[in-house]
Amino acid sequence: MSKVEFYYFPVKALGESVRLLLAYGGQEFEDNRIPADKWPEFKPKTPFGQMPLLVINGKQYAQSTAISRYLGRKYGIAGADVEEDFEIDQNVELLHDLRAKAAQVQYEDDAAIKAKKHEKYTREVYPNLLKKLDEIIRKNNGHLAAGKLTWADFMFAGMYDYVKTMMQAPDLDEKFPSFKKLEQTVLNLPKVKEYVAKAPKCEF
Ligand SMILES: N[C@@H](CCC(=O)N[C@@H](CS)C(=O)NCC(=O)O)C(=O)O
Repeated sequence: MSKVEFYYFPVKALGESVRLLLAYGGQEFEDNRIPADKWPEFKPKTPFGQMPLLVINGKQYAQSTAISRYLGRKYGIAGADVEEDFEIDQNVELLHDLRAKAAQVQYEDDAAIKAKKHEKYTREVYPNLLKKLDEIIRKNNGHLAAGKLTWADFMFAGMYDYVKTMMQAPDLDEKFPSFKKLEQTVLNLPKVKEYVAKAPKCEF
């Protein structure tokens, strides 16, 4: 039997898609949530000085998207061919574009610059990305790509609260009902639901 260990901070953010995918695959795993004060000691043991990190029988797997794609293939929710794989990758990258912009605001230390960036992105950047994501999801029967459940949906569901928090947009559910619906589609998958019910509760 495989020994599966997962390491991330005690938040959802970039790690949650991996946790949700492991749950979907019915894979028992050690859900190690590393607190900030223990991170400096663990950091040099990771491949790139970052988490999330998945370890299967001692082999390390890094990078949230690469791990999610890998688990998606393993559990039969990747694309059926290279065209679908491309569409999945493309739309996941669009989601990352939104996350990366919002992260520029979230992790800005200077309060005045942070407020200015938030105002600028809310006016000039977020609307187009959100509109595109909404169009994509509605065109794909409520999924992020390929018109069906794929690992991309897990990335969306795992990151949704994180992105919403960083965008300072608590009204996103109401503005784009397709987003909340997609998140709930994943969270209501039976094995995922079982995992989430028992997992520690995190705001994002
Ligand atoms: N591209 C990487 C980014 C990982 C990343 O930025 N991880 C952050 C937490 S979300 C981290 O490990 N920060 C601590 C550090 O860099 O020391 C991925 O998607 O896995």
